[in-house]
Amino acid sequence: MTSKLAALNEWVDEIVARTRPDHVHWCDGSEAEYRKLIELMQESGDLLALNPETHPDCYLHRSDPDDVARVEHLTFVCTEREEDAGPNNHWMAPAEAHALMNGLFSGCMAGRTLYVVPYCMGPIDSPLSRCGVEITDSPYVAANMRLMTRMGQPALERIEREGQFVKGLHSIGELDPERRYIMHFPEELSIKSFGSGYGGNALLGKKCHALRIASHQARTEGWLAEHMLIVGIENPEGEVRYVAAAFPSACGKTNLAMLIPPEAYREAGWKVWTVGDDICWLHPGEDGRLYAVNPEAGFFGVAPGTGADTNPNALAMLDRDAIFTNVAVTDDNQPWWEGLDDRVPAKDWMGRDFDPRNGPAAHPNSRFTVSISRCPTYSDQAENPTGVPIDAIVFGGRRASLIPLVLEARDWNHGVLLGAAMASETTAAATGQVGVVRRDPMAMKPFCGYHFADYWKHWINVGEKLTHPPKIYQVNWFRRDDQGGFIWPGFSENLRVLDWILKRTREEVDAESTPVGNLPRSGDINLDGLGDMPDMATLLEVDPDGWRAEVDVVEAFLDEFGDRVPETLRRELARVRSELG
Ligand code: GTP
Ligand code: SPV
Ligand code: MN
Repeated sequence: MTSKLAALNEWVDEIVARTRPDHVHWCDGSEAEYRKLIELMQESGDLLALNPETHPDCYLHRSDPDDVARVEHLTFVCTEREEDAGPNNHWMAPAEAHALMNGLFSGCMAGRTLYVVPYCMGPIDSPLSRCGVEITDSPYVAANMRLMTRMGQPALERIEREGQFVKGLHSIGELDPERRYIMHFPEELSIKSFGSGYGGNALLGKKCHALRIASHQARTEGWLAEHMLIVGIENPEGEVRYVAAAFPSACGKTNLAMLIPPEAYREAGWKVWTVGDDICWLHPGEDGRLYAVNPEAGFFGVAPGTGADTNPNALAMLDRDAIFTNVAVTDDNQPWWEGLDDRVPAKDWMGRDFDPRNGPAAHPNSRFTVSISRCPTYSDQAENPTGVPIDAIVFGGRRASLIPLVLEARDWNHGVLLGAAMASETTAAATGQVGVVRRDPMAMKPFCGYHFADYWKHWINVGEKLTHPPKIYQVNWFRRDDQGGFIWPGFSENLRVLDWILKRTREEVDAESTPVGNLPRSGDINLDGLGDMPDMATLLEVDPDGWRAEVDVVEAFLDEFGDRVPETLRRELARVRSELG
């Protein structure tokens, strides 16, 4: 097969000549093709069938033990000018990066099949969507792309019509961490990834295209590509309002996107609808509001911590048609991870007999891949080609202290400062140390495809175009008490905070103004039906000394981005400092 688009055929020919695969397969995205890929991987041992009675059409992939997370130190943004990539990215000159990658790709697919994977990020008929083609030698990647994106024939037809697509080239190589690079060429709309099969490094439609390349495109086109979930909250009157929320990796997006309301809310008639759980493209609409689409079509979710008490909606979609990566299994071959239930697993994620002395049974960054259409709360507006209107933007992180449960920005520009100043404890979603606080503006530290200062300026510019901008909030579900326990119960109960946020967007309740932003008045967060009362005084305290120190840290952080930092942000920070006294 070939396509009707000469540019695509030429590119495929060029890559075939360089990588020298034994076979070339153009993916059509059909069910039959998916089955065939699965069969092939079962034969090669890449996939193991899980218990067909309890988990029909579910498979386990055990990755190379050195290939379990994103590799930020090996991820590059290759712009012509180094300063355009910014201090937030690793940079390499495009010519040097191409030479390095072309060397790695040379002959690397000998003995393998090359898959041509056309995909569309976003609803297939939406003007907001963008297409790409990933060339890969991994059937695991091809199968995951079918679950995660609109992959196959309809995407190819759109690409042929538009004549434009992001070029992604991927090979697992030898899975050697010493020969592993994830390279982005935003000015050429292309990606080259070598040496890893892990989600964020290898499913190129996701972080590489829909965030790093798209954020760059979005800047030139006047929109925003963000690391955000999109959720619809339906009140008892049947009105649905939408919130987009950015949290760093493994900090609660999937959970918030599909939460089940607490009992008291459920009984009153509240419902929650899932539009997206990881990536959000935000476009200013003609009516001056901000509209969101989810470019993805599936979940690549964190398994550990997903249980009947935390995320029953996720569990409900994981008992068929799912691919699990690096989870443990029980003695009857069911997938298992920490936080699922109190059974004892038989084999750990590496396939060894489970022994707690080896650490957790499931890898802390073990994941499930499943089509979003399997989500019981999938929103009927998720495929709307114009997107859903956003009433509130939420920034959250993992902060053991200081940051209150919820804080409202005074206006859009103050909200941009809250986003730019975000910090969070690192997690297992990326290789490196876990649990250290690092600045992660807008949860985009690993994903912004250009200079952060330009990105903040772009946020300010987008705000200026909106006559009805969403209100902006900061939340923190992860504040800890003296014993190290989480003070706020989290999960379902987070709806109580979203309820307050949505009330505020309509000015249905007042708030208490403080130097750092507006806080709920005591009693305005509805705690009806909560068993143990959390320590709300601590959750909502503003410690002036702690905040003064925070302002200093934020200022030093902004300074790292030099002259390009918009004056507006510095003014906002100066205002906070002077009000803190
Ligand atoms: P990525 O897919 O890496 O971008 O992660 P994510 O932001 O979607 O995070 P996810 O919802 O998968 O949650 C990651 C971990 O945080 C899981 O172990 C959850 O159980 C835990 N978590 C999620 N929400 C809460 C919460 O409200 N409170 C607490 N204490 N933990 C939470
Ligand atoms: C994240 O790390 O933020 C993820 C998983 O959502 S990955 O696709 O690997 O980026
Ligand atoms: Mn993510």
